[in-house]
Amino acid sequence: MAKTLTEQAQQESLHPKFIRDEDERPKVAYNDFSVEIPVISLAGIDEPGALRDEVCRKIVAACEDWGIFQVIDHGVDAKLITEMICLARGFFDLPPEEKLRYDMSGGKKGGFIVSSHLQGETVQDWREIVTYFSYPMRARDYSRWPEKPEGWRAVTEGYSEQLMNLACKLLEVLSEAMGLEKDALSKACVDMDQKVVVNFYPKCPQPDLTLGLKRHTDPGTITLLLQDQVGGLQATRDGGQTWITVQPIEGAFVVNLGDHGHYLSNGRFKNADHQAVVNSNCSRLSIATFQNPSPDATVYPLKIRYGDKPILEEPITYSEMYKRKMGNDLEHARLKKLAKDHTQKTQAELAEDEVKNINTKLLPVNVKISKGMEEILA
Ligand SMILES: O=C(O)CCC(=O)C(=O)O
Ligand SMILES: [Fe+2]
Repeated sequence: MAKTLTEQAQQESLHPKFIRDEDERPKVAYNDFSVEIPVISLAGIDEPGALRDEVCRKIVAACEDWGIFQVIDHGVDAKLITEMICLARGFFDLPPEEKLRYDMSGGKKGGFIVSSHLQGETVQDWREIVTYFSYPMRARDYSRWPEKPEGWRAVTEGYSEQLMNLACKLLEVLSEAMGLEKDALSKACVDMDQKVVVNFYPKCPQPDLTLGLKRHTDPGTITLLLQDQVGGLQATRDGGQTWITVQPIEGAFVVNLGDHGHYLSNGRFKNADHQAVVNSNCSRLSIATFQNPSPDATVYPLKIRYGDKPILEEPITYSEMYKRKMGNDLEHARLKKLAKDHTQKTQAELAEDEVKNINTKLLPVNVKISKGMEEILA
């Protein structure tokens, strides 16, 4: 039995555990690129004036519309970006034993995992990841940061710092647009967390039957994604009926808001619904930097526009929000499976109805999530 997915990429057919139901399979090719997602130059964002106002207007419009956009001229050092991609690729090229030295399937915080080693998911994603927790600084556990390839630690530290700055800058723009102090969204995160997840999607024998990463919204405040030139990131804004593939742009970051950002803005800013598809030609790499609130930060709208209702019934902590989200996702998968398994039409319909209900609200369900999963399914 192959220990990593990279080893399974050579096989001719897909193991059944990766095969998705038809309604979840890719609808658009990994390289059928769309230009619908705005590409915004951040040049001028640091100087007050008409140019800055224009940049901010574009960012706000993109957050109200899709909740996802790309940024260029963002000020993150180009050399650092190249090194980061190069080292990340280097990590996945290491022999399985070397990667598995950092195996986090036992619930360790940070390291390497093959998605198919996760418990609790009914169908597995076609991806491997290496992840590290970079902020707050006091939570850094360097024993979980890979020692190879050489230079990993210095480069990833520099990358984390520059991405934290970029994320805070974007949150300032959104705070101002909400009519709040510049630091309102960052402050609502209390002691902002940062987690970097490097996704590696090996080439796949039957990409039409599976997903690299299933459809989801990110739970946190804002995510910055660096992707290589292969393509595979897709977004939907009609609940998964139609999808677009985001055009890769060298050196750009794809920015998307997560559930926390969505709740704080009382739904004004969208939490982009997205997924990653894979292909049979080549492997793909993406590096997601998640900016999240502290676990005990309060989740509740910071501003409710006149005439609007709050989208949350009451303030909850971020860890509670996350638990409910995970519980809902698992419950959703369970009910879907139930609907599929039932041969009696009426029963299947009942369960499908329940699926629809669950999709529309955040239920306080109590489903046990295995430790390893909790750390990864961000
Ligand atoms: O690899 C991608 O394009 C998407 C990654 C992603 O959505 C995530 O890591 O949450
Ligand atoms: Fe994501």
